[in-house]
Amino acid sequence: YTSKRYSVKRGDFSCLEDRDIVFFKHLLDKNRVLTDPFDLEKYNVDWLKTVRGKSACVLKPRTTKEVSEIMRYCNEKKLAVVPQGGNTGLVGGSVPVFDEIVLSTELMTRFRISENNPAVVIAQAGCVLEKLDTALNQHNLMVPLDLGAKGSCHIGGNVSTNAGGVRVLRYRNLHGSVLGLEAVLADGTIFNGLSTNLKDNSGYDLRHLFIGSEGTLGVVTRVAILCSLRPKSVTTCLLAVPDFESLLKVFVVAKQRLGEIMSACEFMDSDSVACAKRNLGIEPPIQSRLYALLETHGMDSNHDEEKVDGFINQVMKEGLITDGILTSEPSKMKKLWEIRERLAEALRKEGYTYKYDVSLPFASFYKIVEVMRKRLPKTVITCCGYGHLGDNNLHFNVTTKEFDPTVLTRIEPFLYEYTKRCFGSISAEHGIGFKKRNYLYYSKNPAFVHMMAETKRTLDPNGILNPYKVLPDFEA
Ligand code: FAD
Ligand code: S2G
Ligand code: ZN
Repeated sequence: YTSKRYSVKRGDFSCLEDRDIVFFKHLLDKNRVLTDPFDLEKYNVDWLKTVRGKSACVLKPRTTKEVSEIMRYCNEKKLAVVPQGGNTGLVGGSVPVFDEIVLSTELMTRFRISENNPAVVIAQAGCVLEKLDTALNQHNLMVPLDLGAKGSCHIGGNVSTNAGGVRVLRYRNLHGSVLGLEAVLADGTIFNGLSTNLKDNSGYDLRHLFIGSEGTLGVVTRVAILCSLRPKSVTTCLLAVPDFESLLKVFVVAKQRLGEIMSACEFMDSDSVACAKRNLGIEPPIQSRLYALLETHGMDSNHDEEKVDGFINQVMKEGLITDGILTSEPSKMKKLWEIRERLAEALRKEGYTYKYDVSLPFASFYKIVEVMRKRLPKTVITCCGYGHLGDNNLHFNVTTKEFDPTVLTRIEPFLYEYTKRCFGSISAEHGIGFKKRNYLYYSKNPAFVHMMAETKRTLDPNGILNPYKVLPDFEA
């Protein structure tokens, strides 16, 4: 049957039968097989509450072996499966479109420091990012990844979406820090690529296929991550910047003066900050049209202080900022970050969020927000821009009380065409998921997408893993 909402046709997968539930309950203990509609609700709706599926069964394996048994069975029976971590994804990739079985990693939470490299953690996919990071504190280590969803997202979901976050500028992305991973393929085969070597050129580096594959090529079950030493000195500054040109100059001076200790360079506009104030009652202690939020990670506070003072003095002398706060006091730093990290939550409170996550060259970066503002009707509540300035990654967001198709047509495909003209990317870090699969060609040429589809066909010939996601019109 065709789903009215998204004009997509259900694939010819089997429908769940009682005998399947009997098998799953035999394999897992019965309370790790959910079938009660009340229990199923939170697994069927995405974090943004914009995509809803109708899964009749959630499975909660604890081990790779159980995941393998589940996939072997589902592949034989042609039952579709959506792997789910913390369900914080923002492109509709983590929830069923129809009645796919949800395979949740929430009980796969074991981790250990690798025997042959004390800086490498081997973690099961269901480890919640913040919990894993806190546990590594005692080893003076940190997970080289930080994003607003850290309290609920799973490390397996982070790897599967190649999550970026606020520190990519310093720690790069997971293609660099994930040294190896284990995954279960659609037919139950266990792909063991759990290497902990910093260098290993013995054959194709297949781990990269799974990083960012959004649950379409395999279920990531364990990851080996090269962790970073926890910094001994951290500073955070929030700067009031009058216009985008000055903001770019602030970023250039930061790179010159802070160099290797700069760990984050974010920006927010006054509309996003006003949205946080209106909906969450949180606001920065300074007012501005644009804000820069910078962080440093170092090992020697005297050395870092000298660099940071040099940076601040230069941006003040050059008249690039009108106000600012600098602190290394943990609770004050947390307060400054809270505004930035909770913007998604503030926007969601306003109703329906039209959410965009694009890579753009600086010359066309903030202009698109101003251009869009003129294109949008008065029914729009917020039209704002914020994001990872240091990565050329803009988060453009619009909200209306309810979903309004006329607003959507004022944004899409205009924004995607603009991005393509700038040789940018229509998805900088959130992935493609369900909601952006029909726009993939704005960033990938047909031969590229064809190779993606052939890879999918090789690893999942029945197309049961996360169907309707990432690849436009993929037919198994
Ligand atoms: P889910 O949402 O459960 O799943 C995401 C995708 O991965 C789905 O396609 C799912 O099928 C697949 N998947 C999940 N687990 C597995 C697995 N074990 N094996 C195979 N496939 C799997 N993202 C960023 O990149 N940067 C940010 O700064 C950022 N900030 C955010 C802030 C907020 C407040 C929120 C709500 C989200 C934010 N996100 C951000 C998006 C989201 O948190 C990330 O995409 C995150 O990596 C998803 O992890 P998860 O465990 O919630 O995965
Ligand atoms: C961020 C996620 C939230 C959003 O805050 O950096 O990646 O609103 C985003 O896009
Ligand atoms: Zn982001």
